[in-house]
Amino acid sequence: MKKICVLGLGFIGLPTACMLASKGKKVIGVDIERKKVELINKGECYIKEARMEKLLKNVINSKNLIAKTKVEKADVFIICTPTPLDKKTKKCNLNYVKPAVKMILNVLEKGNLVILESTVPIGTTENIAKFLEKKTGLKAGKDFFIAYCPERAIPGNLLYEIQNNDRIIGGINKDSAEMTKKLYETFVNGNIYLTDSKTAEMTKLVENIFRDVNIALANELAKICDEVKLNVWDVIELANKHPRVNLHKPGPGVGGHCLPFDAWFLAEKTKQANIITLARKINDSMAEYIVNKIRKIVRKGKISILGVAYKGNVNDTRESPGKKIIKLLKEKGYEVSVYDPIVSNFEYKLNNLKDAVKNSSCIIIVADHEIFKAIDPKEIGKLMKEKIIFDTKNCIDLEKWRKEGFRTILLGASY
Ligand code: SAJ
Repeated sequence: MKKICVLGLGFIGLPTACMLASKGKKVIGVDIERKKVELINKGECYIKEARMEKLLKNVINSKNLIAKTKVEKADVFIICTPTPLDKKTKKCNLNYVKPAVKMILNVLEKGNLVILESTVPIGTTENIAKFLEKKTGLKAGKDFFIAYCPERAIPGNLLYEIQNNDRIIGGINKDSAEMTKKLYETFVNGNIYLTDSKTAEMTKLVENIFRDVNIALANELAKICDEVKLNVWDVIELANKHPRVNLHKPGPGVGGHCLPFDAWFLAEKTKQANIITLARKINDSMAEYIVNKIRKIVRKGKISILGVAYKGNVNDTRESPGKKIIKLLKEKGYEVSVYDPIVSNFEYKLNNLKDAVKNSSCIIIVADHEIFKAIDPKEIGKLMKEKIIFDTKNCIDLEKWRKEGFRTILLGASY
């Protein structure tokens, strides 16, 4: 397993390729975006994660990683292409995985190992194996090997988690799983558990669904606490003192490119997905819930959105609750201004903090960026038309704002 081809140089593919290259493997990173390939070959990293920049520079300098736009012969192929949700059909869109498999088809040889990391519906790995068998005449599990090894790392702490989290490997047969384990052992410090490919696919979906359902429960509790005049954050904190309770936190909804999709990837294969699809709907309802609350307090004028990343301290805005809230507010006729010092690319104009709050009637905090804690309410209050702040993430010290004359609203405690 000397030469490895990693297909898809995104948030998982690039760090994985770098990790393998840093362990002395010869890695070809493949991406269809020429610009990305050129940047990577110059050692320029577009992923803002701790240690990533340095790691990429090292492996490019050592020539262990070379990025290309086409696949070439190798011992191992790792597919890390995106698997978005088709929003109309609510099914997994395999239009990035399929071309990757077709690229491999042209160079696949006896003894090769194919690994899929992308999140997929159950049975996808077996389908890929069958497709490759049919097209090449080679036998999966005997002439070539294939396994599912889902990524499990969290954006914001990617490199650490890629290296230290436990991994699940689901082989099309035992040999495929064992071979994959041998490769991942070179850079994974966590435990590696072997199973079949379908169990691994299901396990990956369940991990994210667990989190999504748990957040939906927290969001429902927030709505209930608003109604019965309790503080959901206190309730959750106290309930979590029980040794077997681990409630997640409420918020403006669930964003990112994983949690909002994975329930649907499971639901497309079964009619039994009840709680998990209901949870999706509850989480999706939060943006509207927040906008409806605002409408009762601020009838018209300018509203400032702070934080449009899908979560705190990352620059990623995919499926971000902020986007939804902005769209809904605009539909209701509000003027909306946006401030997010971490995000650099966004479909709405990004302002500096002062411009964002100037003449505004209300600030809504939608992502829990650490940096928001340091905002001085005294300075901000001077610029605003009305002094109202709504914290949907419980991330700032509202008491401090209240002392400066702000009306403060906290999601799940707004009594
Ligand atoms: N969120 C809440 N309340 C919480 C926790 C999160 O509202 O208590 C929101 C966040 O603000 C965000 C969304 O949920 O909008 C998702 O954030 P996240 O931090 O839970 O997850 P991701 O999408 O950044 O990464 C997840 C991780 N999955 C799990 O922790 C089970 C990660 O390990 C996976 O690798 C990743 O999905 C993936 O690629 O599947």
